[in-house]
Amino acid sequence: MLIRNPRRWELPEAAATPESAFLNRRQLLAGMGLGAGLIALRPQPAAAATPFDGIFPAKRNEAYKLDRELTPEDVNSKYNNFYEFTPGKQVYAAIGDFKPFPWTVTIDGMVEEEKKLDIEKLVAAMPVEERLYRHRCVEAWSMTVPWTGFPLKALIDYARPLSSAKYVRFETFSSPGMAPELGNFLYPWPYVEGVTMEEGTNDLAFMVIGAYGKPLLGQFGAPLRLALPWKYGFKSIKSIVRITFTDERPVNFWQQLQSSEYGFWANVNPDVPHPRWSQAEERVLGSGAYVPTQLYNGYAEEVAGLYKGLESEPLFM
Ligand SMILES: Nc1nc2c(c(=O)[nH]1)N[C@H]1C(S)=C(S)[C@@H](COP(=O)(O)O)O[C@H]1N2
Ligand SMILES: [Mo]
Repeated sequence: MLIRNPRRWELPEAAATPESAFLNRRQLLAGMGLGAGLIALRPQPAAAATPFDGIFPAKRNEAYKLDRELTPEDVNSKYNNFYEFTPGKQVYAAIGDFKPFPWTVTIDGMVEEEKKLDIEKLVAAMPVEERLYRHRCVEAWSMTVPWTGFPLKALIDYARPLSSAKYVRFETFSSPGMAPELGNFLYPWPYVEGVTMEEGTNDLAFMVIGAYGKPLLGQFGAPLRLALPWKYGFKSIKSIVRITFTDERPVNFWQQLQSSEYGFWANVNPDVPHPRWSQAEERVLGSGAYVPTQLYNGYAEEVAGLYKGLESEPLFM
């Protein structure tokens, strides 16, 4: 039997196809008596119900396009950074029985009214959509992901910050016992990140609740994480419990650990090396190919304007 290899440019969409579509195809094959072996060998576990059911799959916003294929889900979900669980990449093996629901998000600081709300209540008030984004880790590997979520701007509008607020500060959970490394005192928990109000209200800043057409897996930062595709990956903080509006520039987790290597802005720039390695190229997860890194990770058109007048700041570390 002749099995045609899918061409490179035919792959991207498939990886983002909602599972239901695959399932239907499988059921069809089974009905034709062709896919029975596949089904017997690889039973699909029924997805556990989450408070986000009914939201997925969300409609894709076609304005966010990629110039390369999507990273397959099985590659992406087995190569992650999530130091609360492990300093290694096999977060999926360390995630244990981490439970992203129930989940409460606190919105506080310089806001008209502080709020503490269940994640599903927050998400119900947000315009949820799917976007295809690039992701460039400061360690010089990259991936592409179909994220489901809503613009950070929508959350900022909902939070009603005071005009005196200059930054949005994000915090990951840090209750001891929720993840094994939180008991490791070498790290300055909680993981903290921040953006300026201007960055946070840029169209690209995206709050993520899902990937590959379903709620986030634990290793991706369930149930709520950030995606800032023009910045190094460490800015995209996972499993957010607190969002604070402030006039003080947040000092992020990696800055606290090593301020000579990691800063507040962390915009991607191939011409500014990390003190210990070049940022000129990146290893594409899945294919293993090395490709040139682009200024602002390819999003210069959307974000370069945010940094006019800030040239004296360390924008690229
Ligand atoms: N809370 C928390 N958020 C985090 C991290 C982390 O260790 N803890 N790692 C960051 C880094 S370095 C990267 S590259 C991305 C990785 O996201 P991914 O695992 O979904 O690829 O998450 C970022 N967000
Ligand atoms: Mo990273």
